[in-house]
Amino acid sequence: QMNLLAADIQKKVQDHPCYSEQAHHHYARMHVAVAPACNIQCNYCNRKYDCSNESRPGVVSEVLTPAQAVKKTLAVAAAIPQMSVLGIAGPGDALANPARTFSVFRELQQRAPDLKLCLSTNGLMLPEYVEQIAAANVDHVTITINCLDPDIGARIYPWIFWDHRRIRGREAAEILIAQQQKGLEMLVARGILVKVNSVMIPGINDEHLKEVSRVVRAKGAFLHNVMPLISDPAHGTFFGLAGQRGPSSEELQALQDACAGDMNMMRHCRQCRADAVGMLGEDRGDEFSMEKVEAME
Ligand code: CLF
Ligand code: SF4
Repeated sequence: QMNLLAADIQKKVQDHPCYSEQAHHHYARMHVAVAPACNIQCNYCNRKYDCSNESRPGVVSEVLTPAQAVKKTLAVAAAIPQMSVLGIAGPGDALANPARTFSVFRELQQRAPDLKLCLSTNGLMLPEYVEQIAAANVDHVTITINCLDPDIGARIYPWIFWDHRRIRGREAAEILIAQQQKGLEMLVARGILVKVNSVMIPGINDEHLKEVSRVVRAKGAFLHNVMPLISDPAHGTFFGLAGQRGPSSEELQALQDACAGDMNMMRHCRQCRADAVGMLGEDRGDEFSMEKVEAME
């Protein structure tokens, strides 16, 4: 990233399990599900939620108040020594719930200063909150960017909620894309590490993601994570994508390889839930339900 020295970057990523392939063998992350509302609609969302803003079959996360989230984070950090990162990644959008999100960050900055703070967003409100993100010491931000072309965007996003009204179609995608790109540039200028997540939707944005990868790299994103659309009609409401298939693992890998010429690619993402706890690929969320955390005292 342009304004960061290699040594600074190394320091920021060395104990973050998502930003460093190495670190994920040694460090754990947790999410607190404090952000129930969302300000856009993705055609692939079934509100089962996670950092990638990706739909994944599972049980809906237990939404916590900020106070509960802080309590849970402190309990988990005390119980799991490898815990290095606290992320807010849903179940809706972290920045569509700014009071809740920043209340958790502010409190943890005081009470658990060693924990790295991480945020995942669809990017719509990002430019408005970059200052607050920096002030809260959030060092890692993930933006889910699925396209740069509003005609493609119109097939992925049926609407956004913007300026007190619902906007649809191409116009909605145009605004979302502009906000994501502006947010990315602003974060890079502040020296905050940015990871871009993209959901690969065969026949819709798969070829286009190579261009997305080139552009976000040129703007200073640190890492690109292309994730497969998880298509399981038995579980989800795939609003505008009924019958849409996900990519095969070969297709996914081919696209990741094609992007890798220009960009650091993440290949160890486990598409976590919005309340995941533990090492990547491990979910100990059930051990730390709010009921159990309360009982720990
Ligand atoms: Fe969470 Fe996301 Fe932070 Fe990681 S997850 S907010 S960057 S702490 Fe990681 Fe999970 Fe993949 Fe996300 S493996 S879904 S990339
Ligand atoms: Fe669902 Fe996330 Fe998209 Fe909002 S941003 S509609 S929560 S996938």
